[in-house]
Amino acid sequence: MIPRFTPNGDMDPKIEALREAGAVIIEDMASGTRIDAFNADLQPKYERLGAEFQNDFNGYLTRRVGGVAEHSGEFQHLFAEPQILALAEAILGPHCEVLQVGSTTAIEILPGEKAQVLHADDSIYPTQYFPFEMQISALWALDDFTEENGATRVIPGSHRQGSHPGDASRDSLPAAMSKGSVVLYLGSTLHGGGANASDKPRRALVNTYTLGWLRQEENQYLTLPPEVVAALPESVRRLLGFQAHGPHLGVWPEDPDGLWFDS
Ligand SMILES: O=C(O)CCC(=O)C(=O)O
Ligand SMILES: [Fe+2]
Repeated sequence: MIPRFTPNGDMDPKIEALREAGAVIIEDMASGTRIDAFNADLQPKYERLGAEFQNDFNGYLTRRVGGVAEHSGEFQHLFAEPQILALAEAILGPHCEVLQVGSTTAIEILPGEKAQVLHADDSIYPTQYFPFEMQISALWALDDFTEENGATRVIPGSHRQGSHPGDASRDSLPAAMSKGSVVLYLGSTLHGGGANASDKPRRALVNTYTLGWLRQEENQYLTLPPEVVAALPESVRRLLGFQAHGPHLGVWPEDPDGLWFDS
């Protein structure tokens, strides 16, 4: 079972469940109005850019759009949702000075797409050298997620157990949830997009949050136009990686958190 919560109540049980099961669902986190506005912003982008990321891993009946901060004014609210940041902070905070984004991706799984191979998102890093989690993912349902339409599949308990991509030794479960709900999973938890056997697309937004000293999976400095970054609230900008990490990494004289050598 994937533990499920409502947005109400204490964070501690959610944090505990995420640590234990490697994944949690928080139901109805964002309003339908917000999700509809986000979807309306992204729809022309799927049409124009969505084929760029098609490959064996992402699928050929799946359309993806990266650098989402540029594509919708609603993005920042989903990205900087306080409960998601609290969960990310609880898992990653002890191992870095500040958190940062890893990647931002809108995903539209079209009818007929097959299931994605089960994988751990942190396989982009040499995790074998680090005895702690390096990232977490927050995947928002932008449509009602059902097993039939390709709800993300997760293997609870698969984190840090030496599982391998494609491991089918245990059954994965669909993160069935209503539009506006979010499933969070650790970087080491096995999961993957489901097969879409329905006749409508299944849309999602997945943001990853990583230790601030790692290189970003999707380099925001190269991805986002400077004017888009400048127009964002400072807290969002920082979370996108436009900040120093402690006194010596990403040294940037204007950053009050950075220790510039002349000061
Ligand atoms: O679309 C989904 O449900 C999951 C996608 C995913 O896990 C990935 O591409 O890393
Ligand atoms: Fe993934």
